[in-house]
Amino acid sequence: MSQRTLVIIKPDGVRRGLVGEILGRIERKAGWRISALEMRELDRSLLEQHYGEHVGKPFYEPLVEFMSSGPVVVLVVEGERVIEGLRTLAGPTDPIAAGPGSIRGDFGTIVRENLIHASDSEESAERELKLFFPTVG
Ligand code: IDP
Ligand code: MG
Repeated sequence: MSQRTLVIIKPDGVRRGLVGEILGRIERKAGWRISALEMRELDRSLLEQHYGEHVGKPFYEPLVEFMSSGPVVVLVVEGERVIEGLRTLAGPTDPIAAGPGSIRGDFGTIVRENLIHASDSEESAERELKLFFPTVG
């Protein structure tokens, strides 16, 4: 089942020089393809739409501060079961709980600064792709 998902390399990943490492892990998965890619700075209104489910939670404000603290890399990845697959590649939200071999497990220690976002379902992927790449369709 070929799918598309939205990935964000968060500001910590860019600042720490891990863009190539993270992109390389995605590219090496057989048959997956990066079909759009851009470095951007995200503003609060886009982040509020992206993280709508978390508005009002205690971690929301610091999350928005962090996500707008520097450039990110946003990309669309296409391929077989790529939505589930990228969540596996990323690992669980808490990098200390994430296993070795996952991006969060290998490089992170702080829950907020966990290097990567990947859409969590087909519905989220569709919504997030429209939000970040309205022209990709
Ligand atoms: P996910 O990115 O694994 O889907 P979500 O629960 O959707 O995780 O949370 C979105 C982002 O908010 C996380 O990736 C992380 O950066 C941040 N976050 C989530 N829970 C916490 C928390 O308890 N403390 C600090 N930051 C959090
Ligand atoms: Mg999430």
